[in-house]
Amino acid sequence: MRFWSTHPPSFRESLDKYSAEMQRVALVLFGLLAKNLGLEPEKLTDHFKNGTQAVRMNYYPPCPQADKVLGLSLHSDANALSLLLQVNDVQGLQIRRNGTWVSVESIPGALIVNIGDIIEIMSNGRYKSIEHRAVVNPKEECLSIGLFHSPKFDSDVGPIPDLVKKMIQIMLL
Ligand SMILES: O=C(O)CCC(=O)C(=O)O
Repeated sequence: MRFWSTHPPSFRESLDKYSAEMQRVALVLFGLLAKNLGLEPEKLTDHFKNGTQAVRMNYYPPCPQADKVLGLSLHSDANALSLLLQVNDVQGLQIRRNGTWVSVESIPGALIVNIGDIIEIMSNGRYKSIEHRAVVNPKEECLSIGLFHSPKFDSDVGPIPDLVKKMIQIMLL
């Protein structure tokens, strides 16, 4: 927190509260992701309690030649789970699905949840890390805040052993 701006005076406190709340939401989502794989929630949540969290604030100014540039080039997130808020509801995010770029509609107040590389690894490929990019708008500025969640530093990252066992059992049936 000490590296963030002190202007306006409420900034650090607001960001601190927001990041704590996003950490809480991420933990709920990790539990649900585990349950959806047929696992106890703790098989994932244990890695992310006291995990690390990074914040990025993106500002994309309007660009008269919006079709010639990108706001953010193609990438997947190297972390586990990203919670993205499109602050001023201007659409800019696109995901790659079946080789085609699909625009993600901006819904006021809604979070966009992106699976990152670490969840793809831990779920042994059952969840896919999504490739995405940001385009810019010719007339309007676009602002987003991303909160990026990773396991705690001493976690071993690999396919969850119980999940691999389940997958092998299914293959042998
Ligand atoms: O601003 C966006 O819509 C995308 C942000 C993003 O992908 C990132 O910060 O990694």
